[in-house]
Amino acid sequence: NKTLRLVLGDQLNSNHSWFKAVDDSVTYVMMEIRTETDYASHHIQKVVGIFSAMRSFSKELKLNKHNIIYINLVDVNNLQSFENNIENLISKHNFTHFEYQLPDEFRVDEALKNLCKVIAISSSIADSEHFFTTRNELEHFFEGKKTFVMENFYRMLRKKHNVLMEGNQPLTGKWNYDSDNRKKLPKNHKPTPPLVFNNTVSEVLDEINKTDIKTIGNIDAVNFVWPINREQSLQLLDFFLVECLPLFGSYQDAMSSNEWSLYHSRLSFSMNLKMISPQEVIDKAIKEWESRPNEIEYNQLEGFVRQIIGWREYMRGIYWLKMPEYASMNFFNNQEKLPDWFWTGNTKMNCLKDAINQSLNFAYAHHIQRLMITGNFALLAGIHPDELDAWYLGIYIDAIEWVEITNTRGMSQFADGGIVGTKPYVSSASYINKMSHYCGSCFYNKQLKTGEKACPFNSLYWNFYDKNEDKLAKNPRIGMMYNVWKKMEPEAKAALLEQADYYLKKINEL
Ligand code: FAD
Ligand code: DLZ
Ligand code: SF4
Repeated sequence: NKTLRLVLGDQLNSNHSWFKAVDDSVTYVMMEIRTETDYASHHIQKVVGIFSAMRSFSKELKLNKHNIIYINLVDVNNLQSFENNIENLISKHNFTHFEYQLPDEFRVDEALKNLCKVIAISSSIADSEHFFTTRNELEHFFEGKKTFVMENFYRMLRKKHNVLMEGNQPLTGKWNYDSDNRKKLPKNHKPTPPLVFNNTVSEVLDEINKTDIKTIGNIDAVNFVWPINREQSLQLLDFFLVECLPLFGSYQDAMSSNEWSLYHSRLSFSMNLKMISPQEVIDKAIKEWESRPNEIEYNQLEGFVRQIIGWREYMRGIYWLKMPEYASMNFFNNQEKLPDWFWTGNTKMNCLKDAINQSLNFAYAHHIQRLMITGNFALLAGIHPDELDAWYLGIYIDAIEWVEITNTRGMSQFADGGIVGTKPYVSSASYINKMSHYCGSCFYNKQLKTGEKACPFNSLYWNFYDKNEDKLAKNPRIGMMYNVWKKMEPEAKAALLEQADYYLKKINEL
């Protein structure tokens, strides 16, 4: 009996039951392959980060005496796809059984299911032992319902897993603190600088550079900032708990120039690769809050727990419920190309320049930058959701399709017509100015709607509503906007639409 077990690049879970005991009849395989490096133009930090974490995980398995075959990107025997490498290994080493953990991506899931149909040996699938929910739990929870309200799913999971509960009631009696968690960063407030690692990743980078893999973004190969193993992931978690949790909720929607992560945890990469689990993140956050009652208010903690038990699990459930149709939804029938400056940061719009440049430099932007700066602009400009998915799937170090596409196509672009969100997240300059310090030093004027220096968000905002009236006017959460629009003087409306048209025509020069 010889078993081959596949470990994917985002399955680096050292607490998985697979690894509890050493079994000589079992061999693990991990592989760096072109099918995975080439399905998007990934940020160089994403590829380097994933490979470095995979290599470090395989070393740990080896140290713990597990049999492991690690196929490097540039190995001569690398056949560059999961299927080809696995078939090759089965015939070379006479394996009699093949096992893999449930993948989180639809494409990989299909590929491995198909592979199992063609190989001559038996196969089985294990759970990835990471999430609070199973793939289909959301589907069952919302069975027969027309809408999928995140808040309801979140409350059910809080009860089910007894997180911050007092019997059947939420601690404090209140479920939702969102309204306390929308503060702008005070002008002179200097957030604690983020903890960064000084990892040397030159070897991995050199190997990638030997190939013709297309990547985007910048990297410092001797000061690679991201955690590349469980130990560093736990350090980042501890740093977050001590330094950031006390203000996480308050400033979770705030934005500021040159502050690339504020009080955010930057744990998405570690969690998405499963180097740490959502359960341990939440358990530790709750312990921290309990041990510092005078320093950490409840709204800070609840805001954080909601992102992880709420949004993260909810998005995964939506993904498995709606794929593969989800990937081609385009509710507004948007068709435009992404402006060139999305790939360079070369725009006069200060908010976009900042969000894009930091994405190119760190492979990271925090949620409100993704949603209300880049996503907001793209939706107002009518960009095709395929273009956006390709961009978001490539540029962020935490971008794995299950959580990227539901956030991009769903939450940000409303291309799913309202499965994930109840209304499109769009705004004019006033929201951006309310939540950030970007507008003060911008080439454009946040108050102007028309004219040479008018902030593009202002006219594009009304143009968006005008253009999509047939799809949005009946939405009870938006009706108000149409009342305002209808009451505007015809000349003012025409001027706004003309300004929007002018900006859209020269979108690459904004
Ligand atoms: P924190 O603000 O510290 O939040 C803590 C954790 O909560 C995160 O690590 C994450 O695991 C979870 N979380 C927070 N918001 C969400 C959310 N909306 N959906 C799912 N989980 C959430 N997240 C990804 O992990 N991968 C992606 O590819 C991704 N693409 C996105 C694309 C767009 C257009 C938008 C609007 C959001 C996207 N998000 C994505 C969600 C969110 O922006 C990131 O999870 C978050 O910015 C990661 O940074 P952090 O770890 O510092 O988060
Ligand atoms: C994103 C990514 C990249 C760039 N490279 C690899 C790889 O070489 N090998 C691997 O096993 N996984 C990689 N991944 C992650 C996968 O593409 C895929 O997104 C997840 O395994 C799906 O859950
Ligand atoms: Fe962005 Fe407009 Fe503000 Fe400039 S004025 S930073 S473009 S919202």
